[in-house]
Amino acid sequence: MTREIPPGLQQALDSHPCYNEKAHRNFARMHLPVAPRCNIQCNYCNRRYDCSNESRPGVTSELLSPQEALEKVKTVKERIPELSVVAVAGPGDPLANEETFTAMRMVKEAFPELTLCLSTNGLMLPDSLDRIKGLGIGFVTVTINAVDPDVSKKIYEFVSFDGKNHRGREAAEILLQRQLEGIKGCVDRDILVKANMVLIPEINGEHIPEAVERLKELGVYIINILPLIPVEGTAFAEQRAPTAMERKELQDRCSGGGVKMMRHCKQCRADAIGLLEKDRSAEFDKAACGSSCGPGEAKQVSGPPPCHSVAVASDDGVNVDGGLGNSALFHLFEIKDGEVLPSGSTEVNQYMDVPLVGEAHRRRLELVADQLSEHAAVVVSEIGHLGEAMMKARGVKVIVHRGTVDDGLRTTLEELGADA
Ligand code: CLF
Ligand code: SF4
Repeated sequence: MTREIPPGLQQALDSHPCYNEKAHRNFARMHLPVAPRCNIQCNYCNRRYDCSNESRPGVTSELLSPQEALEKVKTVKERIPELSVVAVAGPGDPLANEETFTAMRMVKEAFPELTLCLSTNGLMLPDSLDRIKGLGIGFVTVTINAVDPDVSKKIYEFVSFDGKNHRGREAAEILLQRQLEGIKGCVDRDILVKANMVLIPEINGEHIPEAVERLKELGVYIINILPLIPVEGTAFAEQRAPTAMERKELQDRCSGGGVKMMRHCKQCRADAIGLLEKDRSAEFDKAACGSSCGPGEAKQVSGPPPCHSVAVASDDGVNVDGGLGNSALFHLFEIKDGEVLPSGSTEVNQYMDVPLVGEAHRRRLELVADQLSEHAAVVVSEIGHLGEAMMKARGVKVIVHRGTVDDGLRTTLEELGADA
């Protein structure tokens, strides 16, 4: 039997796209990127790179003040009537930024009908419980990747607490103790807790079932096992991302026992807006993405990208007929001023003779992803989670299209926001 829903939260739960899978096609969420600072360093996190084509936690195209965030909620609410949840999820840790509380208070006052949500690493959760409850925040996500300090010490470079940077096992112990205390405090206050767990196969893959058991005992409502996205410039850049099968096996194994298992997470950006299936954050940016995405502050450039290069998986040049892992040939096109011009092709058949599973397959996907990384988008007829994560990590938009190359390019044109 799943956890009893705290009084007053059922209605909000019915329209929460993350906590309730049935709601995710009909209700939208909006993240307010008001929290730039973080108090720990996860080995998989890099918040310095920003591109509006890239979707992963920690990425945002802009930082907003609480006042700007409130104005943006007003605009989004007018244009996306299905907006039901407003959250703070970064780009740093929400609870390490006073702006989180200011923004939440302002949104609550202006739009009491919206559900408030936040996502944290948990370090400051025990100290924030009463403020969270006081603001009427009924949904809190804690990213907790292990319940054994000997496992988590491999995941965090440092934890900044009580005016000091802690490292190694000591850092892991502090973080874990605070996370567990914070989760219990939420449950005691009738706040629904989601636990995010980043699956890093070689580090916590075998440990996750044990961790989930502990979280079930604590009263966590829903578990979300996310695949590691290896990101350039991080300590885990070379770590292996899990396969879709590995993740599913863990999800299946850890399901039941009074906890829900989330299977529809999109690993949202810190400024995500819209239905989980379709991020619309770029529509509401103060500035659009230029082609020179790179390290630095939130982007201040504007205007459409001058040219989009697109790679389409197709053997015959007529139909989109393959995925990242099983195509030998990609046809290339340039999209400029709404016009589509063929610009040749690129072969990836030199990587075809490796098994379709295992390390060799992953390596092949990486080689293909690297080869296609200079394009704005790839069009494929299918794609696995790992391939999609690799392309997104390289800032390449993935368009899944079953049909003709022409129709696929038309869809791409719309998705990239170029003039048709
Ligand atoms: Fe945002 Fe997270 Fe709230 Fe949802 S996202 S703070 S619970 S409103 Fe949702 Fe996005 Fe997955 Fe998060 S799909 S990354 S689970
Ligand atoms: Fe990045 Fe979040 Fe980890 Fe902070 S807690 S380092 S923002 S992933």
